[in-house]
Amino acid sequence: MKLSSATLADLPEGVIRPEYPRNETSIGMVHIGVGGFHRAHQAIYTEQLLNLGHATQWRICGAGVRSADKAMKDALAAQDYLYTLCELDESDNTAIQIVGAIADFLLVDEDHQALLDRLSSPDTRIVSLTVTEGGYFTDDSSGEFKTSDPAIVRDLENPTSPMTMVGLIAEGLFRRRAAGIKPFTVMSCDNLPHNGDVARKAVLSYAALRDKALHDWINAEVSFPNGMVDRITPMTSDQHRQQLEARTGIIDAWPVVAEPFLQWVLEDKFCNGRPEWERVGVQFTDDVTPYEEMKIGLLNGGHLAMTFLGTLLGYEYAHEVMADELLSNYVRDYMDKDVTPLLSDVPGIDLSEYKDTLIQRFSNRAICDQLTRICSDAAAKFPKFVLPTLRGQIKRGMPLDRTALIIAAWTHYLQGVDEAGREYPILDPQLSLLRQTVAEPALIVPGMLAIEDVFGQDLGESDAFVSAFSEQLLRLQTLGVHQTLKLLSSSISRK
Ligand code: CS2
Repeated sequence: MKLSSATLADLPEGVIRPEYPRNETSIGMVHIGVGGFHRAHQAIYTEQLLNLGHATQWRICGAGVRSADKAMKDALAAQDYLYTLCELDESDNTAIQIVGAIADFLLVDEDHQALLDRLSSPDTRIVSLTVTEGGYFTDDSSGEFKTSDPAIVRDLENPTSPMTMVGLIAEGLFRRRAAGIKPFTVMSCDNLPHNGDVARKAVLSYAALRDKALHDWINAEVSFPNGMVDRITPMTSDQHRQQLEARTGIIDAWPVVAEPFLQWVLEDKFCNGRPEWERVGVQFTDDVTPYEEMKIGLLNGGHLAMTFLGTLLGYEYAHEVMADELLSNYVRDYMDKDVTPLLSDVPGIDLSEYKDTLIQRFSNRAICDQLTRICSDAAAKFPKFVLPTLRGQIKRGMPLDRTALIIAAWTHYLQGVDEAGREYPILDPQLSLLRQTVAEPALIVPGMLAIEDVFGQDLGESDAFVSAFSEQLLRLQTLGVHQTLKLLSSSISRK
């Protein structure tokens, strides 16, 4: 049964479906970057509100700024923007929910005018983003906006027909200001420390180059809340699609699969209203910093700690890595001994329970979370997920071996071959540079550390780090993953 409005009533019992009249609702948010994560997180919180009879003016219009977004738009449009969420837990309980929170989808190249109209409509009161860690045109080492990025240069030359996320937001706000319409809130949902501040810096920097008055208006009127978002959402595979069909008869071109866990901690700074997400479990706070440091350092950092070593051993999924005791002990040690000492108190959270939950979540066999996904875009992830921990450790004179091993594992992984000689795909926009860097064995360490975008200038200057990195890399190259981990635990316990 193909999913659509027409087949909603015929779905098998037990499938949760929209309980609100979709034709009596309107769009209040534009979301740029509709992938699995948005559909399993912000859209679900909003759907829960809609199902309770709230948020009727807050349905979502998806927006795509990359050519890859067309496939998602086409899949969703063909099923009236409905899609299925499959929540899978360890004991193979599956909750299946049809979600109606998305009401439309516009692509910047195909629906240019309609998208700009939507951004300047008074009904649009939030523009939210999941454009990935690398999607903010921000230089990680300096925190500065990349004014010379070709896509930004293009938009600044054609500001009224922008193609980038930043250009679109600025043009939407430009039109609103000209028409006397209140601005929308810009809400980042990416895994970046201070994601709202990063979005703000990018939009303000762009606006300053475009029009000083626009810059000043945005500076004074637009809010950019910081938020911590969390839900492990694997890439949807054909196997996931088939499982759904086998269990329910539902044919969905692009369902989304996620773990049951769901968390969102958000600053309550919205310049033009917001859905009452607190009714469905979103935690509002004045300062999201301790939550995001905890989540990004432990979860996202923990993911990087496992994923390259796991891939080198030939594993495909996160739960397989966690079943390997040497690896799961290493990940937990990294969380306990490297990340935790640098964290401040997190109100309402017991860190050791939080970490227990993380280990369980990583071990969830039902979701089959792909290491390829976790390894992807690593050059953009390291500066946010692991290097803040490394810098904190260098500053405090802590042992660096475990953290250095994460970077060594990534470096070794860039060779593209696992310990059994099998090749695996590497997904990274910076792949050609990275591959070149690891091509000449004698120059790998200085070559990697010279990638300033990732490592800044400081890390290559830390003798303690350079020597820990070189040592771990040499061990991986000569002894392999398991032996390196054994040596690591024995040498650290001796210290
Ligand atoms: C992962 C995240 O991509 C990654 O590296 O660590 O996508 C992670 O699954 C989410 O942040 C969980 O909230």
